[in-house]
Amino acid sequence: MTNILILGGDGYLGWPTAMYLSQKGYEVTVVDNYFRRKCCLELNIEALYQNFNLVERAKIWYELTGKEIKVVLGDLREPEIMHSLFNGKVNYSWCIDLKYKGVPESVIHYAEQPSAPYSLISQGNSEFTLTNNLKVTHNLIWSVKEFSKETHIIKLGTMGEYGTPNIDIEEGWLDINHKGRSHKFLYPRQAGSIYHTSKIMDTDLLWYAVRMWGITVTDLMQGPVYGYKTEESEIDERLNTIFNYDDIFGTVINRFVVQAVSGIPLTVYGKGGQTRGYLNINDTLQCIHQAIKVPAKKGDLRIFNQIMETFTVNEIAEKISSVGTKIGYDVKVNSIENPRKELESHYYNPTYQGLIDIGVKPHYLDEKAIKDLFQTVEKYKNNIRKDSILPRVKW
Ligand code: USQ
Repeated sequence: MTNILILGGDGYLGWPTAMYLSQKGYEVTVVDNYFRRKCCLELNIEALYQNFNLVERAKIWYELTGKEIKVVLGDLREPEIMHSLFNGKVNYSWCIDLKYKGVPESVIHYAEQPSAPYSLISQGNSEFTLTNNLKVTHNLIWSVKEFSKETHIIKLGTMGEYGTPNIDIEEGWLDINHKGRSHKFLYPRQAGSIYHTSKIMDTDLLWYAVRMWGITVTDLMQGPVYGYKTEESEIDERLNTIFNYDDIFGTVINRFVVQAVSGIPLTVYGKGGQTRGYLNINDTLQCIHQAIKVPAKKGDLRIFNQIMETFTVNEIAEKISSVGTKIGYDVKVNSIENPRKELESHYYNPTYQGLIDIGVKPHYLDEKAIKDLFQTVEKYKNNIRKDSILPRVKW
């Protein structure tokens, strides 16, 4: 059995990834400091439904499947805690089998503050985002260098690192010809938030560690994710992942479905021509799994664009309103002043073939996927807090 370590294992993507890999027979350890839970409390944000804490989820998973997901509760900004995951001195908060199983073959790094609006609430939130995200990545590269050079780092990056340039977006790299000579560089990056900027800096740290220390990395440039249901969460709803629909942690497709169900006009920011690459949560899981199965070459920084299709915000609003109308909702779409500084009409042509080439089979945002989301949201309709829908953070 292969050891997999998931940093940020309590999050929207971390927990479903843990169950998915555990179900497939991997030996999974998850680490988290409950940042997201504490932060939701502080900001008075509630997810669509309650979530059991990580230890309880791991116990439920074990009871239902007989498979163990080991849990470490700790702050990965502490170098000693990160080191302990690689040098055999780990302190589990919950596990069945205490025997140390050796270094992880792959580490999935999700342990970051993931919200652009959060990073721009105040200077303090901006500083937290930079220091948290960079410290964790920094500790990770040092731990791998010192204790576990063979471990493959799979890092969640973001398509937002590229911004919206007026040329095609390649998968991570660009060949530059300059005065008759040529060289391959990281694709130019220009992010639209402090959060996205922290991810650019992460990539730079990883690239440094690959060049100087020969470690092995896959950096996944992911677009906004939608959905919550996975094969494993279907086993028991107590295993559901967190579903945020608020203005800070909710991503646009999940938010629009909640708005449609609760009778709030869909909040299209500005002209709605902003184009992004999107993916179903099930495809995040597949991408991570394929990246484990087909690792990057030793000593290489491999970059994939992790999206399955592109849409403008207006196209998303149109899709959700059309499905919502079919199932009996009176869905209105409202263009509101854009709280963000971003182009509202622009060229966008990213390449996203690499993950398909290593075996990922995309899901698409079709009528069935949207209906599924409506069904979930309807079930928890009474929990929707209408006061956390409109954007409060401006930049
Ligand atoms: N948008 C609206 N109305 C809303 C919410 C969003 O028009 O009510 C627009 C935004 O202005 C933006 C687009 O929808 O143009 C996507 O916004 P989002 O909030 O779904 O996603 P974003 O803030 O970009 O961040 C999310 C995740 C982040 C990830 C990123 C990928 O929170 O962790 O890195 O998606 S990407 O967008 O490709 O950079």
